[in-house]
Amino acid sequence: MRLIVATRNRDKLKEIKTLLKDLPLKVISLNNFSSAPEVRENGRTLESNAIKKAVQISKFLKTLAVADDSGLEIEALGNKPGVYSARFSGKGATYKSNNEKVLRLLQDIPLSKRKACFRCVIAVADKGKLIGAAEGKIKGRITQRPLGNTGFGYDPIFIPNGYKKTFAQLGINRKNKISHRSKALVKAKKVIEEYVLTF
Ligand code: ITT
Repeated sequence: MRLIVATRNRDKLKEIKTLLKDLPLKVISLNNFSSAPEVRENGRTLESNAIKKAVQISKFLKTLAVADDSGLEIEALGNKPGVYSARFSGKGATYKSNNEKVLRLLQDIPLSKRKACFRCVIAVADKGKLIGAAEGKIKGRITQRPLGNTGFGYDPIFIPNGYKKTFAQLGINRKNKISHRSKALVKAKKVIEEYVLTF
């Protein structure tokens, strides 16, 4: 049985593939299916977007699929960028321009008030039918400047609680042990394993 990872983000894909490697399924990237539709992420929650992506892609490819919608909530910004994390700095946004915008908006905010939370929702669907969804989160704070060069997205400006280094400084192995994505995938894997057992 094959499992499609319904993301076009290569950085997320890499983490998801690593975290799913013990599943007895052939994990395949959406990048192998150029004809697959572009799913419009117009939901107001991470959950609704993840479900939409998993359901539409699994229906189109007539197979089992997982989708990830994730984002960074910053308390001092009223929990923004949240569901809008990918395009926070507008059309043509890059990881760098998004990080710069966050740091600019927080420039007068002291370290004690730079609380943030990374959230990830993983949805699982088969041939257009939703099987389940799971959420993972990790709390932390935003740095005053980007630090480290591993990972992606907001990793250089996020320090998880209990650590002194950003995700980008900790490195991918340590990030994968504690991240929002790994917590969501631990739960999602149980959903997949139970579902696969019914065959
Ligand atoms: P798909 O919809 O194709 O999966 P995307 O990049 O558009 O890819 P999202 O809408 O879920 O994905 O946007 C999430 C954004 O949040 C992502 O582009 C990063 O900027 C950021 N992000 C998510 N998880 C992250 C992580 O583990 N570390 C750093 N930044 C992350």
